[in-house]
Amino acid sequence: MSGLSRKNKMVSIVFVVVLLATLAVAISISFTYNVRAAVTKTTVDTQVQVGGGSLSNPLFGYTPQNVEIKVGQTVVWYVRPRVAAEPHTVTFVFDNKTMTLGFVASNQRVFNPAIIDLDDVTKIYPPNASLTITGTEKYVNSGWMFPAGPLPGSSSTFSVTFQEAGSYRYLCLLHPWMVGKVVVS
Ligand SMILES: [Cu+2]
Repeated sequence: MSGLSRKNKMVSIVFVVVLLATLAVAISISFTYNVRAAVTKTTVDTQVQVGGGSLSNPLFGYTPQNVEIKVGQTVVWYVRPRVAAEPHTVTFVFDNKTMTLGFVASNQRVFNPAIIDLDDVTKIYPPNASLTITGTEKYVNSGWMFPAGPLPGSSSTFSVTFQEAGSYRYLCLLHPWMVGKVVVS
């Protein structure tokens, strides 16, 4: 191997290294940009913590219990990580007939996010759903909420966008004395 070709090899290796470094920086910039874009795209107008407390002393409540928003805004209910003493739900019952008395925990309508519409059609959604209340629903349920991880298939967040002014009361199906309210104006 001559000295010249070795030099050429060195030059091309340096070139490839510089190219890779430039690519890495470009990718990381575009990744940061995309992540930022994704964060700003998600509308979170109000957050409500579901349950909480500690493993030995769980909190049965929504914090804050009452929230006020404007039409078109979104409330996100969330469960704090690493507190898994009790599952909870965020459940709006607009028509008493849709509330199954003596509900069974294995009922998919209870475990998964679900909406029952005016025509009694039940739509089941995957965990951590973002739903919209337009004012024509009979029943809107978060399904079981748990911190992410411990119970596969359960939700750790539940988002609802409110498209109609009004006062919306909700409760936890598992602890019916857990109640909250969203006032939309
Ligand atoms: Cu509860």
